[in-house]
Amino acid sequence: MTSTTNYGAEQIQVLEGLDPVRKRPGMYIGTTGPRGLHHLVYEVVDNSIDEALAGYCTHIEVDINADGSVTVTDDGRGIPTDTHPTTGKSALETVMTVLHAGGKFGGGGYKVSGGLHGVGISVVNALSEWVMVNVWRDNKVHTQRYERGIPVTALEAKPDKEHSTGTSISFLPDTQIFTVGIEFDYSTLAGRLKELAYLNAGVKITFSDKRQEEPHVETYCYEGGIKEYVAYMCRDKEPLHQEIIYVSGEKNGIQVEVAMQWCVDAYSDNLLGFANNIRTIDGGTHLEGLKAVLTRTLNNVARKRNKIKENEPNLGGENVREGLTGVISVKVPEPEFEGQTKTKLGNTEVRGIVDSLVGEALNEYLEFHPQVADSIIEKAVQAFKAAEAARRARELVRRKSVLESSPLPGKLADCSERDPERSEIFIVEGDSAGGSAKQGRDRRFQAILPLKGKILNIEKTDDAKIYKNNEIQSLITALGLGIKGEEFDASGLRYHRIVIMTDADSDGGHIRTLLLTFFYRYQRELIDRGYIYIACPPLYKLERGRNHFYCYSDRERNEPLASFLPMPTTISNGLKGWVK
Ligand code: 0RA
Repeated sequence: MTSTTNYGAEQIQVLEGLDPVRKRPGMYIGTTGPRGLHHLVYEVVDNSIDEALAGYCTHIEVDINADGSVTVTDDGRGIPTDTHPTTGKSALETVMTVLHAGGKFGGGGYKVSGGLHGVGISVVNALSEWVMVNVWRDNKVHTQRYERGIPVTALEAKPDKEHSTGTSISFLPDTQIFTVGIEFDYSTLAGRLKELAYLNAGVKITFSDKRQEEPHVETYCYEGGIKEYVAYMCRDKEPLHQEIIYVSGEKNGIQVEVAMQWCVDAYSDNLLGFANNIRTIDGGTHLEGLKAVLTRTLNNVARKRNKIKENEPNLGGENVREGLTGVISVKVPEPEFEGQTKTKLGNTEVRGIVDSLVGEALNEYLEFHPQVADSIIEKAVQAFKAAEAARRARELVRRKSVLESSPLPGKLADCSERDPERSEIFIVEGDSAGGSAKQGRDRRFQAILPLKGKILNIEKTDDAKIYKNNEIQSLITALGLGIKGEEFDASGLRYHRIVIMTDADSDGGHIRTLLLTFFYRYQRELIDRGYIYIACPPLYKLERGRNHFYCYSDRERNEPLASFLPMPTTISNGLKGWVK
């Protein structure tokens, strides 16, 4: 085919309007639920973060305003306001109204953020009832207002005596799009902003919630970046070495940063991966590279230091990572995100770059810090031995279960149903709650398993101990869970609804956390498949005569029941007294 014009795909894309965004918002922000709603804020903040990474912006302010709108302000160079050659409109209006236009400005330097959806401010504009933009630039303040993506005022400029520079974008999400509501969640935004501050060392982010009379204001700024992040994650643990190991480097335009610390009282690994500031929950090549280089380097050092003899096998990756907390953050010019949720980094070149950069730096670090090397290796060797012991214990469990098909624990009150899909089990604390739960259940399909007190904290326990613990044993056999971490075999599972039903007090909350931790570490698939449920038992039952009423908080107990139950005669507290 011959072509007489140079009208490339790029130009066509630049001219795309915002109609498709309002027609199919899910395509651009994933969902029109709470996740998509919060994504609007991230999209705007990402632009300011890019300006900070380019070296022009030091402070970003994020405000939830009294009317529920959000304002993001930065002290960067300000979005350019001169006329854009392709569109004939101002660069600002182009960025605001043309899909994918954002990245085409600014020349040089790539945009780091926005890998997940990477759609630009125009999408926020399209999905907002209104947007107000202020740009401080060229000793002027430029202002423009948009409604549902369309400019409703001209770009106005007034003199700015302060000679400031920066950008401020306010927007109110459109209730026509976000039909489940437009209320921003404070802790969701705070968590992400804090994370961004850790990932971008030195950037100051101030977050204010002005929806109540007394505004809530927090500032996040970490000169130490991900090193401080790791220190924060390890704050309640006992470090194996004082200094956090930190590596940073760049190769072929790919930036790599790693911070790591091993802790004595931790037995799993806790590695967080980020690519272009996006948390890669499903891992990817950066984490693969890091894991490979950790295993290889520590085995090499261990052999060099004679901690593993010639005839002994290598330490496994899990052994080396036992007790490790770490963050790896890579910045990739053209990221490929894979998987259904686009949270797995796919760029194959990243694996080798992480491997070589970290390998070199870690080797050198361990050479200069032999005590640190020895402590890490010692811990890994212990992990190796514990894994061997656990393997033997597992074999025992397996053999036992094959030979005598491992009897169900005596305190399990099983249901008569045998089809797991139609069976549920309630895990309750203590025999007394177990007793009342048994009275309240439908024994045809509901089983009850009472546990004694607090179960083992699996986060702080090695595998051998796990298999010796009675309560854990009961859980494993009652549920038919199989072996820790091994590929999940759903055929053994005896119930497809596993309900954690602890008391509505703080002890109950703790036990619930311990159980969730157990499921997460032991057989995460249970959570991923949606088999784990949490019961929300009421705190009180009020009774008068034949009427009764459940209250889920002290406030509910004291409040509008008056009309329903003028004079409660019985108040029962907690789970023990109320079932049925
Ligand atoms: C393109 C070019 C220039 C700045 C920006 C974009 C910019 C965009 C946003 C969005 C939020 N805050 C921002 N800050 C800056 C600079 C062009 C120049 O001055 O040379």
